[in-house]
Amino acid sequence: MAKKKVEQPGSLDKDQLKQNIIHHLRSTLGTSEEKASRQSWWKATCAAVNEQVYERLTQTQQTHLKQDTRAVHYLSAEFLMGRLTANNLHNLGLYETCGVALKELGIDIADLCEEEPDMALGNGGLGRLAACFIDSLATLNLPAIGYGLHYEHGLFRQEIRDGRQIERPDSWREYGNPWEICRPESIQEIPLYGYVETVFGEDGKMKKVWHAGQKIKGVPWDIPVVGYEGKTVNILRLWESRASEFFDWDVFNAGGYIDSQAEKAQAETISKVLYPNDESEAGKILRLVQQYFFCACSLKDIMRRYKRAHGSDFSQFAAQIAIQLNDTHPTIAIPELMRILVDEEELDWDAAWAICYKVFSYTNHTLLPEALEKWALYLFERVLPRHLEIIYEINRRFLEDLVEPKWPGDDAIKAKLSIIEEGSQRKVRMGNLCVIGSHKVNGVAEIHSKLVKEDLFPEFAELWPEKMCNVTNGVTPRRWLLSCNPELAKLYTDTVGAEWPLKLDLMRGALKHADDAAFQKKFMDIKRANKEKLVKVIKAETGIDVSAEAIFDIQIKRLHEYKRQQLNLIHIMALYRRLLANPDYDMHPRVFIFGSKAAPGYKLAKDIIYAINKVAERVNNDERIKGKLKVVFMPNYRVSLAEKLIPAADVSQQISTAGYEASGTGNMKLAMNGAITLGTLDGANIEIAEEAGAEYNAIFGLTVDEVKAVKAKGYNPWDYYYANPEIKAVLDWMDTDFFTPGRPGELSSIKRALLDGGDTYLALADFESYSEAQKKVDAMYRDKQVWAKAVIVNSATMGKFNSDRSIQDYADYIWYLKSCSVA
Ligand code: GLS
Repeated sequence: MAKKKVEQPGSLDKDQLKQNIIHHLRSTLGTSEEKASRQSWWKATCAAVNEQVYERLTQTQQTHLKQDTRAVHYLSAEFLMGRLTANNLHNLGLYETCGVALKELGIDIADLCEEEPDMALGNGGLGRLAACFIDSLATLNLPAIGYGLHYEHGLFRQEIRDGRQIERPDSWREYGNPWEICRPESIQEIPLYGYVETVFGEDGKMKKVWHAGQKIKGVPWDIPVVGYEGKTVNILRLWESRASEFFDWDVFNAGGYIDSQAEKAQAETISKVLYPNDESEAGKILRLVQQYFFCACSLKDIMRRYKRAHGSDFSQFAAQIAIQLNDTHPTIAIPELMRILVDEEELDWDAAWAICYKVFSYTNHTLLPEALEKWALYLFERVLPRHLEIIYEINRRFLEDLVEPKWPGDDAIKAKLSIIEEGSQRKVRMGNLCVIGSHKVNGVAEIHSKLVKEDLFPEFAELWPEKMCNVTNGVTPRRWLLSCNPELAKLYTDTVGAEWPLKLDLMRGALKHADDAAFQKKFMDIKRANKEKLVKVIKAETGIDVSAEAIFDIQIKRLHEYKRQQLNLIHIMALYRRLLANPDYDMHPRVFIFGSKAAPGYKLAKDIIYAINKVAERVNNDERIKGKLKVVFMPNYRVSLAEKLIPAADVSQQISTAGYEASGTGNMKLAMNGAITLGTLDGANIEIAEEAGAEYNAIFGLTVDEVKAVKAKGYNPWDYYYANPEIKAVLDWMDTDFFTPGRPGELSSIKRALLDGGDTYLALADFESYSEAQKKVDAMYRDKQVWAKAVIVNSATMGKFNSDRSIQDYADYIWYLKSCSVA
């Protein structure tokens, strides 16, 4: 029997694609080839591509429905997607064809892709990880759905004015976004505020009824997530808040309604803007409301789908549903599921809890205490009165059934493990709730997971040793190599075959050419060409001239003291001093490139940005140093800018204080693209150095244990200030007006934080070792063969850091999830 021909993704030929683009230009965009703006060409191209995407989406959904597959639901307050056009084209196997089609229409595909605003619905690594993960989930044909918030404004756009960061609103969908589909048929209504009533049913059973003070409409927007080779297309479902017509006079009269006008406006506000804090929580009530809003919408959506297949028989729920909590942000989903099962579906507590425990798992992304969310109890009670009762009950049972038998009479341990923090202001600890309500808790790199177990949650680990585990992060090689570095991607394809974007370990095949002069030349020519491209971008964005001859030394990440941009800066100042003292100071020319946003309320972080820019101004215009040193601060660091910076990097600065960077993922992207890591033994740097070999990188600084020991002994930064004349000179320089003419002391806050403030992150303690590592980098670079070999080895050994491997680990050990092929 003849097999029915299945339309394979990527099967569109150039002429069909051309026709489709023109068709959409005319009938979707209402314009013509002659008149169309570049933006219209972009949207028409997306519409043409979407014809394929929607076909696969429907196919995927029908397959999952028919097979009634178990699925994972990835709950995350952030998805930092960046741009989707090039990525979707690559994953559909249409990038080349589309490039030719557009060329024949007189459009350059790279220019076209520049039309797309970044979808910046995240702060940094945590949100970008979620984006890589949903790419991998689709690629591995795993039934999955991402759930998050449809922020109207993503992370602020950063402008630099006179060296200072200015925040401007980001409006990513001001002129429409061709990748999202509104689904009014799946709108949800979410209760908030109000009070809880205890009633007794006809069966004499006690029941709790939550009378909401306000209800908010959740409107879902779906973004198709195209797996590599386009077989599975999953969705990312983002919830937008709208005011609902609901108004309850009973609640109003009972005094449970605070301010009707203010709260209506607030309904619209819930999904207005992403909180711009990375690794710290503002404790603002709106953020709790945001979290509850998207979790409640998502759970209702999950319930609706489950009930469609299983009715009210919840015996299969845990077999069908896995929910991953991306950090503590979606923790409220735990008591919300309990509320649904106990109050609405009338399961008894134990049955409901058994389900919850199997369904949820939690990823911890940081040890920083300021990021572990805690909510003032009185605020919590106002917004979610029933949830607080449920939390009390979870807590009571946990303390009585598990803690008391294990540590009889030990009130100190009870106080530590309780979900409720006692004190002058009582608080709800979301981290503890996550651990208690999840069957697995994972950290994001080996060292981090060890610290989660030993330092953050040691008693929980004693109670549940099998619960704590590690899944080292990864990044999608489709975006972070294939799409952003096409020449290097081609070299890999020519060298190891075309399968590497799926099986990244295949890159190791390039290792046997690491000493081969011809291969080295090819690799380094590509790097050089990428650097030349970046030279132009730098000129266009900042006006600064740099030479591709120099070492491109890059630190791109959020600004935070623990990430130690200040260490990089004081070293740059030290180099500058050395050059001023001796213009023949022997160093290969170096361009230090920064890209970084600071949380708007984080004063010192903003001061560091200012200092970098002021030092840059002075250094870049100082003829005496003969262009040996340049400093560039690239404004508005974001995913699409990272895609230009990463392929051009020689040196990847990963210099956090050991024990503070949970994993890092930029470190993986940079190494993959042929940069060597100048890094501490922190987070995933340790595993990167293990894979590539420390000798091919520049590892420096105190280890985790040494950091602990130094702190335990009592660290005094002044010792380093007095012992090292270079440190003293550089810090004292900050008090002068050398970098800020006429305004002495404008950079002093950095010095003060390093000395009077106690240098919490040990920048001064690591300075000398960092400076030595920088000398090693310089020496390695000057020997072209040594350098070429090092970067090839680094790139070729990064197979472990494919997010497909991370996701397979989650699927095997946490979600127990099987792939489902879509015909
Ligand atoms: C973070 C960590 O700081 C990063 O080290 C980590 O790579 C990332 C993803 O796991 O999560 N935690 C956080 O709050 N923001 C991050 O980027």
